[in-house]
Amino acid sequence: MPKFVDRQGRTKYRFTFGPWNIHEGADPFGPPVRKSFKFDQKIKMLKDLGFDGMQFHDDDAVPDLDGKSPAQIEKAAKAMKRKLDNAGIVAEFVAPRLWETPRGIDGSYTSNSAADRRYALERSKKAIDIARLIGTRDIVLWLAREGTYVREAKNAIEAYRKQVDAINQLLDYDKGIRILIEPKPNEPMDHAYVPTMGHAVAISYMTIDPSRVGANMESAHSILAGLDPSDEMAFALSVGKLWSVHLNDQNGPKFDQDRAFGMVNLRRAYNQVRVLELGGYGRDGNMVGLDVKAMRPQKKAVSTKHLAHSREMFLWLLDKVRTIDTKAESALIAARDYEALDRLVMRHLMTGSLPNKV
Ligand code: XLS
Ligand code: MG
Repeated sequence: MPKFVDRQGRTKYRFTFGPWNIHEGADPFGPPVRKSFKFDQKIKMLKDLGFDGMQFHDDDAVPDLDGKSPAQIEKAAKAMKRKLDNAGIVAEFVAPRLWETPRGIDGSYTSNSAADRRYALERSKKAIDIARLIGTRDIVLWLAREGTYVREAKNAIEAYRKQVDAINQLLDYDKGIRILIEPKPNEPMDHAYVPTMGHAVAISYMTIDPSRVGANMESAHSILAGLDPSDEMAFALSVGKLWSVHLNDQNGPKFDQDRAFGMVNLRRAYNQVRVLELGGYGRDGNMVGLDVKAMRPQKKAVSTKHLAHSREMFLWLLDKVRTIDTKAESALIAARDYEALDRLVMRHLMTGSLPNKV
């Protein structure tokens, strides 16, 4: 019996975000525009906003990680776990933040520097230790700087092998963890080595334990790759490898916008909720992450609305997914009348009332 279902047997979705989703509004062209919230305030806000879990970069959980001894790391991670327990919050995953240090300047697992590749592995192992101490077995790999600005700068064939090798070493380091690859086609790199779900799933099967390597699909990243997020999720779901999602929205293939979920393209968002529901996502404990950013002009006092709105949008769309006239849908599919099916979906999205409180 799956754990996260209600009395009617429907999935009880649980929601998460990361501390970086409440932020000061800096972008590559301008400085912060809002004062920071302290981490403890973010924990409190998470519950008030209706969320259940927090996502972490390794150094969100243990700040100044590189400067700490193993004993200091353990102490800080345990303190974080107590903080989460007291607030009734779970940790969804830990992601090694490999892209900010000078030691990741030319990539991490695929760097041309052997010393930097070693650093990336050691740092990832620390992220694993932290994950276990704060109560999660899931490690997200956003392979930020694995790629090039200039194709000739690296041997791409070797780069794939290096990534698989690094993942194998992490799987071997801790036999209880799962690795979730978060594909992204560009930004910060021009040419990224793991741009799509297809690449992530293929890499999973190249490792020593494919049953422990899956994926985290981010909507904006799929759109940047020219793909539809629901198609990317469907593929991962079809092989049982969708273990987290970063739902958000995006105005076309520009920079990574991390807009609030469903605010740009409602039908696209509807299909994301629909495919999760079709795939039984969340019933065994995988959570719905919202990797969204507040728009820069937003004032500090209202700089968490994007999170509340994203969750609300998910639940509104879930209501739409669950209330569409499936008999009418089936009849139109049987008649191959897809024009009318199109209209049925749009009419359903544009009419009817929405639950007031979600
Ligand atoms: C950046 C990614 C990042 C990861 C977490 O584009 O979305 O936020 O999700 O490291
Ligand atoms: Mg993300």
